[in-house]
Amino acid sequence: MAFSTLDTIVAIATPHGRGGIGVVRVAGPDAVSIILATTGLHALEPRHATFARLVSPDDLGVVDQVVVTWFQAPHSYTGDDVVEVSGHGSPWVLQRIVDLACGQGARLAEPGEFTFRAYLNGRIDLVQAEAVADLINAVTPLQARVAMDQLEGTLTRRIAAIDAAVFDVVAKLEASLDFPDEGFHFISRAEARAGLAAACADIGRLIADGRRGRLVREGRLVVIAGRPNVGKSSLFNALVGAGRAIVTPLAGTTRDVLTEVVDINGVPITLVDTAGVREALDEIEAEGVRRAHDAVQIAALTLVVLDGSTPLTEDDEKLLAAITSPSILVVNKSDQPRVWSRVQGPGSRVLEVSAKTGAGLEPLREAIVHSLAGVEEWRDTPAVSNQRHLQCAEVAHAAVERAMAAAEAGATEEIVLAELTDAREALETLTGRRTPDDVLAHIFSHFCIGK
Ligand SMILES: Nc1nc2c(ncn2[C@@H]2O[C@H](COP(=O)(O)OP(=O)(O)OP(=O)(O)O)[C@@H](O)[C@H]2O)c(=O)[nH]1
Ligand SMILES: [Mg+2]
Repeated sequence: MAFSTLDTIVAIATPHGRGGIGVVRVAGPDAVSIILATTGLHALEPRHATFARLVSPDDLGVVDQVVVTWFQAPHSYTGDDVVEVSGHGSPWVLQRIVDLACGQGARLAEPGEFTFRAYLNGRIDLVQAEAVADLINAVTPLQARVAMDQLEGTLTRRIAAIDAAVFDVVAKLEASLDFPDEGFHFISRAEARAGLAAACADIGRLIADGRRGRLVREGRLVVIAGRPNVGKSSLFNALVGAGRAIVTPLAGTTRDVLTEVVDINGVPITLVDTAGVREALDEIEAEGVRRAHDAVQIAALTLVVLDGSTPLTEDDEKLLAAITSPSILVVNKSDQPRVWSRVQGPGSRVLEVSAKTGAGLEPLREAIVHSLAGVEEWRDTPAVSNQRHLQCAEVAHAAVERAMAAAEAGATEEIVLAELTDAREALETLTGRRTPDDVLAHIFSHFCIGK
């Protein structure tokens, strides 16, 4: 990475805009001297909040009254000297504080550079650094919990335990190499296989979890489709929890696609309401129907809404026949007598709801999440939530499986060891112990400045 860790860096750490307070963070070897120079203080005491006035060197005017706190290396977020300056939350004042620090030799921090230093200084591993970004970006409580678990080191510890189990076998195999004639001297094939089988199963559990985890972290697009008047917009509003879409008894009310992000059982779902699909009456409606089709094409899941209180129509049948992506058939208006009973749909689940009364919405929420996660059970917080982690875990899993097969087939220790080295490399890439620079650059570039 291009970042130098010898520089002292500065950035506004609080969001853009006005606030009660705003925080400027300075980190690096000159952090304290820079703050002393800009405040006229003689010394800072570690972990003590000190009141100060920041003075402009140009006109000697007071820029702001601030509170400065020194987190002395290595007991700081980044691991080097960090001084946090809490000023009044004015964008102008905060920018002036940054300028003053730069005038004393600091440079502007790159996005994620504070966290990158924490990683380089061994304060956190890569999983935890990524969790920091996830926590900041979390919009549902479950997302925040998954990120917090990772920040607390839950995943790191699980990976470490798996690596230790693999290493145990590696060490014994390597010792055996010193006695080439006897082969698997320090460990029998059966023992090696048993040790690896446990590690393999652990990685397998992480991977199985990863699908749910990614769902929680990334969210999904769910599209509501159906012929006009079945209650798509009513269902949309009920799931959003607000009267977002126009609802009328007239067929063809919705002409455009409407989008809202909704927390559905912890998963951030981008929910899309669409125009009712039928032979359009005018050009506007025709465009709406086209957009509805496009939305269904890119949806992770389609809620095909049918009206249980009126007979199925040709439009319903056409739509049902056309749906190829994963879908749930939602039979709406369950508060009215049901006039048809056919339940069909290849592999689709059928649920009765009433967008009007709210009946059946909770089972529908569950079905949405289950269908997207591909699992029925939605237990504890998933440990793996990130595609990169999942890929590393898959590489490690495959390598351990190959090692087991090799040991079973009577291969030499060298061959088994080579596979296990691959497995450990993948685990180390996951935690960041040997992650290529371009991957690091990619990860940290997605942070906000000041973090
Ligand atoms: N009884 C009853 N009426 C409902 C229910 N859901 C929707 N409606 C009524 O059905 C009519 C159509 O509702 P909308 O939500 O606008 O239907 P839509 O599918 O979005 O229609 P278009 O936008 O025209 O495609 C309205 O009069 C709603 O009040 C329900 O669960 N029960
Ligand atoms: Mg509508």
